[in-house]
Amino acid sequence: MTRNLLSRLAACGSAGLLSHAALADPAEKDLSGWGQLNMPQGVTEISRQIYNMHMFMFWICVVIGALVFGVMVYSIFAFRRSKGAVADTSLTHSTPVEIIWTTIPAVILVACAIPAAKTLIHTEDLRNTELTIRATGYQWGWHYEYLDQGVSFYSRLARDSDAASQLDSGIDPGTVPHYLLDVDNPLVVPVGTKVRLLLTAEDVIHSWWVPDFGVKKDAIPGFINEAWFDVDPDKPGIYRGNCAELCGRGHGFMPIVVDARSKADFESWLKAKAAAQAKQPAAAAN
Ligand SMILES: [Cu+2]
Repeated sequence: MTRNLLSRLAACGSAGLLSHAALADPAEKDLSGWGQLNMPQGVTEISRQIYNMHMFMFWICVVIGALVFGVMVYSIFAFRRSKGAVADTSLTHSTPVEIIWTTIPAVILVACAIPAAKTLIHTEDLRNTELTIRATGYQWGWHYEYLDQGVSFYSRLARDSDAASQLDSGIDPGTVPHYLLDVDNPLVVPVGTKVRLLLTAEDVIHSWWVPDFGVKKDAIPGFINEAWFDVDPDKPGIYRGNCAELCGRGHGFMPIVVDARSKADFESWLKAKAAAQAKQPAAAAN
């Protein structure tokens, strides 16, 4: 029992690492080498805004770090005691210095806060959405409902990942494509469409996270959280994510896969799915 738990926890950790590496699937996009270290630029306007914010802050930090450590290292070497340096005790207060080192950080903070606030407001702008999907997290999977179309299904860890993750399965996870990042029924969405996601959970708190969309929002029992994304029209494809809230033993085993299709493909998929579910109402939830 304990061994089983430990192996599951280890797998959770590796799922977390995998998710960073990519969500980075070399077959789907080139993120080899240094590209894996940074966050993805993504395929939505919001994700690119977030990426640009991140790089803006990053370079500010690099410049501040280089300046501060540069002055520090220079001072330590240039004014060391072995060279006869003596501490200057005459300077106890300087109003101009106080003003400078208060004003500059304040300006930097405001320069960061303005674009950050703009991006944050943009992420919460749920006007003019064209499709509404409710995603319900549970231990351990997702349930998706296309509210206006009456289509719903569960999305669980793909069987081959599940089999390989079992203790003493004898299956090398390295041989499983998209190990722990694949599901049986991906969420299908149209590109070039503002999709509203309503997030909730049935048991504990989960979090719906797809880095390429710039979306990460908690799914909380008893609450409905909202998020939206609009995949670039020229970027249909498969996008992967994870539950990002530690939600129990199977936390690392409830990936998210979104299949972004052209509008025409999406419509025909939706029609076929609705027709299939109408035929088999008892199995509709699956
Ligand atoms: Cu979860």
